[in-house]
Amino acid sequence: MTDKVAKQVSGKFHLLSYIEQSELPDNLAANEYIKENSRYLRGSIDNSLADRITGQVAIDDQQLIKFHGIYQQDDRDQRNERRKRKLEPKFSFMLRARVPGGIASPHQWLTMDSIAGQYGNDTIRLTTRQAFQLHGIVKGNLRPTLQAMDEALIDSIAACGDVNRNVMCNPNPIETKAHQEVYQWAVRISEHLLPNTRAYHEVWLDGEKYPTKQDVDNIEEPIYGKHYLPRKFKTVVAIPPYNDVDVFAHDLGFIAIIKEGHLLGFNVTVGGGMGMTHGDPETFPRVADVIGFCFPQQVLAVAEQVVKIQRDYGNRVERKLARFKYTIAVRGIDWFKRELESRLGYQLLKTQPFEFISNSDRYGWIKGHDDRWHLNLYIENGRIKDSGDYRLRSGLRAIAEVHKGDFRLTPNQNLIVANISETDKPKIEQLVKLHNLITGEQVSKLRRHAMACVSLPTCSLGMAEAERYMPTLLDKIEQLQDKYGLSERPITIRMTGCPNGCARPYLAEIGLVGKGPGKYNLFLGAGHFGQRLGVIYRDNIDETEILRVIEQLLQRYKNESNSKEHFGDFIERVGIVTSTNSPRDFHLELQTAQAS
Ligand code: SRM
Ligand code: SF4
Repeated sequence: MTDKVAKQVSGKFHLLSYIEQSELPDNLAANEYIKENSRYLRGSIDNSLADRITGQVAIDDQQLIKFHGIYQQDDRDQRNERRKRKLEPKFSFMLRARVPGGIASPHQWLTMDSIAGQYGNDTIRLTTRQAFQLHGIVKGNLRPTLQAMDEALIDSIAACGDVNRNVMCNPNPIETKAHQEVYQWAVRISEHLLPNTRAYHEVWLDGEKYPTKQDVDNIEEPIYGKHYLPRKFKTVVAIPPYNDVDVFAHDLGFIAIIKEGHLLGFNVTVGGGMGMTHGDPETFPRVADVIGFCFPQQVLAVAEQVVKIQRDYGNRVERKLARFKYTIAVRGIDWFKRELESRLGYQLLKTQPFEFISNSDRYGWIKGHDDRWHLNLYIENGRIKDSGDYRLRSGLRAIAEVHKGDFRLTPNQNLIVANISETDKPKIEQLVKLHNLITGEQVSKLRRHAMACVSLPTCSLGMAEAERYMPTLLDKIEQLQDKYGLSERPITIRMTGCPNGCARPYLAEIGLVGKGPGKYNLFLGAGHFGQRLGVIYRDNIDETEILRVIEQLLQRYKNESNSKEHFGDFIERVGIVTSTNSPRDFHLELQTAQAS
């Protein structure tokens, strides 16, 4: 760790040192003052919404609406053209719903579908964190959208912003009753860590307004305090042997330990995260550490105390170093464990053994412990829309109209139509067939293990295409796999339009991270079930070079591996890259790739 980072993290921004003071020190990140002055996340959002002259909201409100699950965006395909015509950018808003564990009822599905048509861009986006996103909502339609969602008991509170976000959980209710119990814990964690402010209800749902400033000042945020967290915070719950939630990619994780159908408790993981900045060695992805085991009834206290430690010790000066992973990396895992146990008043128990076999989804029809059926559909990059004969959106709408079970959004942007009785199965099968929905077998193994983030045209941070480009790149890689007889070998491949890592590319056996238009950094050597980070192998390469390199690697994989060896393990074993979970080595490799 560099001296600069160490100084910032142990320096005077430390919240405990200013929480008692009436004035904030003047060296904090700009967002800290926005939160301080926001009257618990209200800001001037009401005024921004009333302003009909512009399609955007005030600058500070752009930060505050994130806490309400909303991002201001503009259509990047139209940016230059509009600039030339001296028009303001084509502003609209992305809305992310909170869906703990990814479970939604058919009524909720129909609501999101109808809102997408009425107020959004006519598509629904299932995210890498089991949530719904709607794009293209203009300012005047934000309130009606949130109100329609509210009627279906869906909210977007804390879906973004410097708070704990949607809590993910393995969505398969299949093996045992304990899976349902684990899901309930994910929901409880989500509810427990929600902010307390009524700002969401006031601003969006016409809830009763606080009459005076004093009333607002008197409300309490018992977990977060007035300044919330230094940065976003993400929690997941995994159920071995599936690591579909990518537990090591998140700030806080719980790995359920189930024996003979009974939930014993959870191993606790801390300090994972994906985001980094190109060319900035202070930033890095990090896999979480497993720090011990707790019983189910201790979960909420553990989650709360972990969040509070990050609240008190996270970096509030440099936002780019404010994620919990940096707090852990700088202060050390031993310090963290001592701090946590001292706050809890007891020690975590010894980590229990667990084994993961995959971080992808299982596709097709699966029968659960209670004889009910679950259908995991393949959804390309999570985008729900009709295209030609593939009438995905219409098909899911038709299913929702008759389905008596629920829908489960997976952490790999797919969808499970869950809890179908034996009697209802033929009806669902018929609708699947009628609309040409994809149950898995129709697409290659590569595609089944692939994800791409949204990127262009909505994401303001995208440097290269991802969702719109990945399918055509996969066509070409599939041809190479066929050529070397490797089509049946599952390889995880993920693409993002920038290094923020929204599709968790550093945990894919092939990771492509956007660097500029048509250019990507190539990461290799990650573990097949998300246990080990990939390492950069080539910097800033275009499609021709990507395919050339991948072909060479596949040829060697074919000749030098046995049929059981995963691609990432092979890459590491033969020394194509030296995999590392160490941030320092991660950047040394980056420099080598840039030099080559
Ligand atoms: Fe993400 C920012 C989309 C999962 C790391 N992410 C964004 C924004 C909101 C861009 C922005 O700030 O303006 C993107 C909106 C694009 C759009 O038009 O929809 C965006 N992130 C997404 C989604 C929709 C990708 C997807 O294809 O599904 C995922 C929504 C998840 C959800 O439902 O909550 C999404 N983002 C992730 C993940 C994966 C995960 O959490 O499992 C990561 C990496 C894990 C992590 O957090 O470390 C991730 N997103 C980021 C970052 C980098 C944070 C960092 O530590 O540096 C940013 C940028 C930021 O926060 O400043 C970001
Ligand atoms: Fe946008 Fe980058 Fe996230 Fe992709 S990885 S959605 S480009 S922020």
